[in-house]
Amino acid sequence: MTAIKYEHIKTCKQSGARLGKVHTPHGTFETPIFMPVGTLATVKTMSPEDLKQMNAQIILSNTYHLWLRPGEDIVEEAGGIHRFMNWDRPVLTDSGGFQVFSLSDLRHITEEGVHFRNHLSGEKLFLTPEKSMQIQNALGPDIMMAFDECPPYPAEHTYMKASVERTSRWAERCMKAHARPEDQGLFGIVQGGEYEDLRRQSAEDLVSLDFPGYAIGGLSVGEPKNVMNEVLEYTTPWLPKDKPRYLMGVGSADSLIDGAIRGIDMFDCVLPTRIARNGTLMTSTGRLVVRNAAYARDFRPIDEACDCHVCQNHSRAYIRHLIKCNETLGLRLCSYHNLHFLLNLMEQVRQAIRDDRLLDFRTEFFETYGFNKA
Ligand code: PRF
Ligand code: ZN
Repeated sequence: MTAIKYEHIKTCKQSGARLGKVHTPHGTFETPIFMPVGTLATVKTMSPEDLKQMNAQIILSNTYHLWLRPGEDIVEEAGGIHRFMNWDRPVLTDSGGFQVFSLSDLRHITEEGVHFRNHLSGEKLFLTPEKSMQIQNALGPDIMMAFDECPPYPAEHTYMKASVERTSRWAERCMKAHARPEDQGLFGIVQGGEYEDLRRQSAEDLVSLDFPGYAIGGLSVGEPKNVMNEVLEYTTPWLPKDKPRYLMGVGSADSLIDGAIRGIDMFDCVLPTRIARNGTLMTSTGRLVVRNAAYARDFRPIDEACDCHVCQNHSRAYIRHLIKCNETLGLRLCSYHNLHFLLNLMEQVRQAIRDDRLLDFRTEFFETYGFNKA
């Protein structure tokens, strides 16, 4: 009676990374996977056909945004988010917790939930674990996320401890309020910042509730890269091997590889689409800022090593021109290439796991890509 099933295929002998499949009511996706972000039930500028052409297997959307516009009742009346946006592959929704913290002003956290102001109208709103579940049950994604608190970095140990304990109580309330466990899987979210004892406490609390999958939240919030890697290194071993693990809000190429090596199966991030819209491209040799004057007469493709339709058909000079003129095709072409780049990177990561050579792949990748780039 569980909507989400993880099938483990193999562990990379060289790195310990996991190769698997996640089965959902709307089909199966391969892991490790990158999930493009479609906050408002659209991956900005990309049609569902574009997403299928680049082999996107699952996309993410947001409870908070769809609650405000158009309202979850309208999405439900359309037959759920898959029908509403005409996407028949898996969908995951985030719970609204993180978005309330990152977008709204004047938030006030109580045991019951979070009071805040709508970032569009200024209207006072209140989101609770029960409300988040009711909205996500109406939206109808395959995977829903528990309502959590993602404290800012750095936070004091005393604050973080109280927050982790509240997030655990909220997780239990989410599980009780979840009305469709037979066709929607609810994932718990491990918090605890950079504190090993609190990460452990959070993981143990959530694992005892027996979710069909676990996320690691509260990372990529301003901490150094080595802190994130350390937290992943000690946290993933506390999670059950037969359930998927999802690292929330992480989407730089180097972090995807380093996360997979530490046992992460799923990733999402607005990074590839957000930087695309200001003309920054992810390539096999690092970031390329196509707005720069240096590309005005550069008639080569964005990435000579990329086989996406943008790189097969258009030049840096043309894409630079479109971006400089704010032409919407420029946004589309850059978004398509960046998503294709990350989806293709994850396909290469999966192949390297099959071949037991993910650490070698990492070394080769960084030889051309360079460190600390997009
Ligand atoms: N919690 C939730 N969503 C998130 C995060 C989190 O901690 C993050 C942190 N990087 C991104 N998205 N619910
Ligand atoms: Zn390309």
